[in-house]
Formats: sequence, structure tokens, C-alpha cells
Amino acid sequence: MIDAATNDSAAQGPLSAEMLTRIDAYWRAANYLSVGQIYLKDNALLERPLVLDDVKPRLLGHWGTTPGLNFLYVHWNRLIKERGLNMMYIIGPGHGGPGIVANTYLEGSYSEIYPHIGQDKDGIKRLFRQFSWPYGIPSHVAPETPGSIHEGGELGYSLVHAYGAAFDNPNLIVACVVGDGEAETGPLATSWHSNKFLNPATDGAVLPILHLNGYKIANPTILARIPHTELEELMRGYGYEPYTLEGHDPLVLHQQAAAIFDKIFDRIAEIQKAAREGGVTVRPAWPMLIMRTPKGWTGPKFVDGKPVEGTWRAHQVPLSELREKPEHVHQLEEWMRSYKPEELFDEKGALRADLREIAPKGRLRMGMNAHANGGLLLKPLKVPNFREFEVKIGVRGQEDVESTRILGHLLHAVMQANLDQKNFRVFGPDETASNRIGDVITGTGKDWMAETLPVDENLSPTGRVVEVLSEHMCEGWLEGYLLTGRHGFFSCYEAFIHIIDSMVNQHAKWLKTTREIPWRKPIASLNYLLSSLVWRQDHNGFSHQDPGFIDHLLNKKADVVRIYLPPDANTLLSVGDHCLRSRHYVNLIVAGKQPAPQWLRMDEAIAHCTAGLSAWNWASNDEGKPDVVMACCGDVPTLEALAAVCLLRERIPDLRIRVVNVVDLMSLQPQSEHPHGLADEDYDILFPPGTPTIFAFHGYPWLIHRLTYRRHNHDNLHVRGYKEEGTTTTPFDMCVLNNIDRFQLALDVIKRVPRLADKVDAAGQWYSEQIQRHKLYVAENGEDLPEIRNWRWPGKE
Ligand SMILES: Cc1ncc(C[n+]2csc(CCOP(=O)(O)OP(=O)(O)O)c2C)c(N)n1
Ligand SMILES: [Mg+2]
Repeated sequence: MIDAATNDSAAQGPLSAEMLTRIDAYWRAANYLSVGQIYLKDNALLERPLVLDDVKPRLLGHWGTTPGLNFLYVHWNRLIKERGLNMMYIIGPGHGGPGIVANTYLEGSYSEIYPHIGQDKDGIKRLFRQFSWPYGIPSHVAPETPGSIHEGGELGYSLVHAYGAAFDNPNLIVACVVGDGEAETGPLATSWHSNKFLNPATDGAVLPILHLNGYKIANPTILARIPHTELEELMRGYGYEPYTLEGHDPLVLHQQAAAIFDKIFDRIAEIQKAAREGGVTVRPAWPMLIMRTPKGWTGPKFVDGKPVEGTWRAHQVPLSELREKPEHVHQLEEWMRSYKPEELFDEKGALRADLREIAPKGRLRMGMNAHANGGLLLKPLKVPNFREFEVKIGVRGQEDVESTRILGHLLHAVMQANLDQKNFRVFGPDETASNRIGDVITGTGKDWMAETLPVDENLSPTGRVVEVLSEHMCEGWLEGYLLTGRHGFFSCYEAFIHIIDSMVNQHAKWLKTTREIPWRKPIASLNYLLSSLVWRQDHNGFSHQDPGFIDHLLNKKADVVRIYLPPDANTLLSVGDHCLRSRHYVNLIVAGKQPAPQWLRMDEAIAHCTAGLSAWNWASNDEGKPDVVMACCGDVPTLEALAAVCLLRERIPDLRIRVVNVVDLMSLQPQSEHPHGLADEDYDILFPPGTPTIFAFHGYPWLIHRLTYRRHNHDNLHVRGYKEEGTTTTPFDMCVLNNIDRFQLALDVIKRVPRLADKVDAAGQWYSEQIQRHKLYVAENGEDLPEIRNWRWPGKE
């Protein structure tokens, strides 16, 4: 079977002739299996001439990036084996799915996980047939793909995922292929800077490979069309030591790649040794590789007279008109036979034994790396008793507390409790202090490998709070960290979390899909704290006012998302504790950071959070038969609703009002829609049919309608919320601008309770007077009326 490799005098390098031949054969096998997945449903090993009937009716997949991905896989197999490396492979151009499926098949992991795809002819046929086939496997590297933590469908996040995986995994090497098109995305362009946060002593290594195949779908890439020196300077500017592999002759490139990778892995080992044994603390220039090889390498050079290999035309399926053009069937056969399958697979269809030896064994196979199935490694987070951070409440509502600051105490305790396991990090776009959870930094500091000045505070190469002004990077690092079996927390301004809307979509898809893949074990939840909320943007104004992330998340599958709006510090603690312990969700916590009244004692807070929503009897006087339900969700709406209740009590003492607070937004949905949904009977007890409900909601009001439209009494539910009115103004004026203020809520009640019909006119007059007084005062004095600023719940409890 040995081919001309041994005689190729140009192919000089560290590989023996025998190894060179085997590496090339292994690569050919991976390429063969990749092309086969895209095209064939039968005649998998070409045991007879190819006919149209052997070809799939729909040709779906991407060839262009695949041979490059396969090339890297086989070279890393050699290195893993020789050096016993613990290596993961993250693939930015995830559309090269057939390549990774082929390689995990060749190394045996695929058949171990999916025994029906055996190591024989029948297995190869099934492997081919299932690809991009209805109810088969996706064309991209996907959750179904062994060894992957990264879908790579939406381009831009490979490198942040790689760094997230490497944090606190000192023995792990994360090899990450970045598409040269992918490199044009905003998130990818900034994620090169992750190297300013990677500590060679305590973290693993990331090896970025810029896959410079020159093209995207139909265009060249920017990085392929700048002078090579400029590209190298760019990479140096990002702080890397660039290596270049360039060419197209496979045998020559195998030798060059082997030589470069030997150097690169030596360099990684040196950097780590210097930091771990030599006490070197300066930020190293980590190696990275620029791989300039043809797109669609080894595929058809020309199709219908047009160049394909080495051009954008190779991106998807180079021969796509097999039905119409019989010569394409012939050309496909020639292409596939060029890999010489008869030299690669034995008579049973198994990869030849000497080629199987190329791949590492057991968990060292990249398809079997346990880090890529993070739930396998997940250790429960140690969460100290959150009750210890309770805000002691004398009389309700009398003292103001910054709720997020209290959560910061819990997060600090969690951080400290898990220092030995090093499996908890907090990420944020420079808002940890601003969102007032800064206590979490105490004792451990903020991760920073770049230069420091005396003016800096708490920066440390071993810091565990990771801050960079890129929501994309925070999100991507956290996802990579969670997917490799750790825990984390992300705090962000409410308005700007939208920047990662699309990233959380992808993560939610991952969670949904992996729930149904038995070999994927559950991972820790992705926890968001949104603070600096729409209602309290004193110095920022309209640009910072957007509560729509809630709406965005609500579109996700019910078994993936949870949304909480704790109204005070004790409920926030209870919610925080729950989210930190949970698995496989996206948890959204929306909580204010400004000083605000406190309503529930700890036992009450726990009971309230457990229920998801409940009537606050201490604020109600309905005696089981309310005239109106005053519902509220979110801290500021809760305050306004309670103030409205007071106004009503003063004016209409016999009005029976029930106050219901919602902390778990999903509890409003019917049980059929969400597991947290309140049973219809219980909903009807809280919101009795025939009784109007005035609902003050933190976010966009129509969302509450969306959640409750199937409930009884929906036409008697009247919601106030944020309606996109905002500016730099006083806190109360924000409420007035959006008609969620106490006066409006009180007027709404009077308008909606039938027996108060005769009071509506006078109430309307009273409302106008209050608002006018407020507007005049605010305009004149630049702050809210004293009676608003100093308002207190008048209860005695
Ligand atoms: C964010 C995003 N925008 C657009 C696309 C559509 N798309 C799929 S592949 C591709 C080209 C990718 O080029 P490159 O990263 O160079 O990959 P390769 O050449 O290795 O195939 C594009 C634009 C996408 N998947 N994700
Ligand atoms: Mg490309």
C-alpha cells in the first residue's frame, strides 16, 4: 500500500517516510469519509462503478473548509500520542462538520458512542447516509458530534469558547481553528485579546490556528488579501508569536506541519514550565499558526471549466448538478477514488490496522476528551447558606438596601468556598463594581495578565472575576467555562445584554439539544444578573433603558429558560442560591442596585420564591373577596404598586385590594406551557374571575399578556410597563413617563372596578393635578417631590 511518499525528495522533515505515508493515508481516509458523507447513500467504498442512484437526492454540506480541518486533526493525533497531550479541538468553521464526524469515526469514538455506526462497510454506509439526512445528523459540528463544545453555526465565538475552556484547566490544550471569514466578525476580532487573561501557571493553553483558505462563501477574506507581513504584525500586535504554514503539496505540508507543530508544542511546554517552575509572571507571547492552504484542498480543480479548488467555489458542494450532468457523477467518482479507498480500508470496511495506530487511545482521543462533555467533570458548586446574608427587617419597607450588594456577599462566599476546586468565575463588562456585587472581588481579585500601574486596584494574574468591555467575550468565556464542566455568573447592564442576544440563542439551542442526547451530561446553568435597570438610569438616560432581554429569552424552550424578578434583597438571595445550584438552564435574574425598600423576611422570601408568585397578605385587605388585584413584578413596579395601594386606602378605605407579587415570571404561564406554570385552579384563586387586575410590570407590558392570554379573566387584566419613553430624568418621572407611577395605577383601579364608576371623573381630575404638580416640581427642583422621595410603606408589621 505504500505510495510515492517515500520517494518524494521535497518532503523533508521530522516525519519518517513510513510515518509520512501513514499520516497522509489517514488524512486521505478522513477526506474520503467527508466527501462520502456529503454525497453518497450507497456504494460507500466504491466497490462498483458509481451511479446516480448511489448519490443522495439533496446534496447538503460544506466541503471547502473540511480538508484543512482534517489535516489538523491527523497532525494533532500524532502529537497527542507522542506527547500524551490532553487536547480539545474547537472548530470555528463548524460547517466543516463532515470532517470532524469522519475523524471521530476513524479514531473509534464515534462508534463507541453510536454503536449502530460500526467499523465496517455497513457502518460507513450508515455514517454517510445519516449526514444531512432528515432525522440523521446536522451538517455542522453540533452537540451530536463527539468531542465538540461548539456548534460553529453562527460564526465568531470559537476563540472565546476556547479560552473559556482553558481557564483553570492547567493540563488542557485547546486547539482552536478560526475561519478567515469568521475572523472578520466583531466578537472574533476582539477575542484574540483573551490572551491578556490567560495565566500560564494556572490555566491551560489555547492554540489558535487561523485557517487562511482565502475565501468565505462568495468573497475573498480580508486577512488573505493583506500582505503576509501585515498579517503577522497584526498577530504580533495581538500579543501572539505567529507561525506560518503555507502551500498545497500534501507531502511537503505534512512535513512542514509536523516541524512547526513540534516547535509550537515545545514552545507551549516551555511557557508553562517557565511560569509553573521558573516563577515567570510576565505575559507570554503564545504561539499561533497561520495556515495558508487552498479552500477545498484535494477536491476538484475545475468544474464545468471553472476553477474550484483554492477558490470560493469550493465552499459548499463543488459538484452539485449530478442529476443534470452525468459527467459530474464521473468526476465525483474520480475525486473519491483519488483518495485510494482500497488502500485505506480492509476487506470488511474497517480502517487498516496500521492507520488505526495513528489515533490516540481512550480519553486522549479528541472525540472522547471529557472536558468536551463537561457534565462528566462537573463538581457541585459549594453554596454557603444564603440565609446568613439575610437583610433583617424590622418594620417592612422602612429602610433602604441595595439588593445587588447583598447578592455580592453571597457571591463572595461562593467564590471563597470554591477556591480549592477553582471552578467558579464571575464575568462582566467592567460592571461588577457598578452593579454593586463588587464584594465578590475581595480576596481573589480581577484576572489581569497585562501591565499594571500603581493606581490599579485588585488586578491579579490569579483573579477570579474576569472583566473586559466586550459582552461577547464575557458571554463566550462563560459558555466555554460552563461547557467544560464549571460554574459561573455574568452580571451586565440590562440594556446592553442585548449585545449577546444571538449568542444566548446558540447556547439555548445547545442546552435544548443536549438534553435529548443521553451521553451528554447536564452542565451548570448560565446565570445572568441584569442590574442598572431601565427605571433607574439617573445619569445615563434613554440609551440605557431597555428591558427587552426578558422578551428575547421568553422565546426559548420552556425547559431551558427561567426568568426571575426578585422584588428585594432576601428574595434575590433565595433566587440567587437556586440559580447557582441549578443545571442546564439559562437563568435570568433582573434586580436593581439602587437603595430600595425591603419587603420580605427570609422565611417569607423563600416561600414566595418557591411559589413563584403569591398574595402579600400584609399588604392586602381583600378578606378573600377582592374588588381588585394589584399585581406587580420587578422591584420598582412593586414599590409603585404598594404606593398606589396606600393612595387608594386613604381615599377609598372600604376598597378590598389584593396585592400579588410575581417573582418567577414563568409561573404566569399555563402549566401546559411551562413546568413552573401555576395550575389554572390556583391562578383563579389568586386572580378571581370577574375581578379586575392591574398589573405593574418591570418590562414591556405586552409580555404579560403573552404569558397569560389563555388564563381566565384575561380580558380583565390591565398591564402597565415600559413603553419606550425615557430620558435623563428623575426616577419617579421615568415611571410617570411610562404610566406606571402610583397615581396612574390608582386611577387604573378606580376606572376598572365597576362599583367605583361614579368616582372616575373626580379621580381623573385628581390624577391630572398630581402629575402637574410632579412635573412642575421636577422641572423646577431637578429632583422628585419630597413626598415621593421620602415615601414609606405605612404598615406596622
Ligand atoms: C455570524 C455568521 N454570519 C454569516 C454566516 C454565513 N456563513 C456561513 S459560512 C460563511 C463563510 C465562512 O468563511 P470562513 O470563516 O473563512 O470559513 P471557511 O472558509 O473555512 O469555510 C458564512 C458567511 C454565519 N454562519 N455566521
Ligand atoms: Mg475561509
